Amino acid sequence: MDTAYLLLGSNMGDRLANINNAIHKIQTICGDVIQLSAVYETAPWGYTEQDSFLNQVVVLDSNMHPTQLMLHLLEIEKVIGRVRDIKYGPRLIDIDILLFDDEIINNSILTLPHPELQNRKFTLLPLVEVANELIHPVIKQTIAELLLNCTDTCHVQKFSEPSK
Ligand code: PH2
Ligand code: MG
Ligand code: MG
Repeated sequence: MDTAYLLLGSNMGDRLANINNAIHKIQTICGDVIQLSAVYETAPWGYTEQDSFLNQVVVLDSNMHPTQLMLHLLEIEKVIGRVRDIKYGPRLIDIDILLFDDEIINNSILTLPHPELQNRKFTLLPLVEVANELIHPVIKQTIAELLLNCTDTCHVQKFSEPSK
């Protein structure tokens, strides 16, 4: 069994329902959801002319290979109704794999660790709640250290407490 750290994001429709729907599908299809961070409301990063996001980190125990897991997550995004158009643009649901044990992967489907995780407060704040001592396998710093060193100024605030 391996441990994956996922980041869920939504900024369209009923954002919390979209995230909870995705978590339910992840639990049914991909493995065992063992921990959830709080939900954060976060200013849009990258393409700023869009509504604020809700973001949450999910800790998943899974028997799948990371690429196979990513393909299932993309399928869940599709079933929930995601349509891809603008890069960094509005989305019903986005499910990213941030880390998968200490795997380093670079193929056409997946890059691990997520190449932007150290640059985004909307990722590091929920991640530090569930993995503050975890060491980034490439940068060789803990998640807590990455957060201290992160210069992102986008606004991030707690929206609701963890439910698991
Ligand atoms: N995801 C993006 C682009 N910008 N901004 C926030 N706040 N949260 C996100 O999840 C997000 C984003 C691309 O996946
Ligand atoms: Mg993303
Ligand atoms: Mg994505």
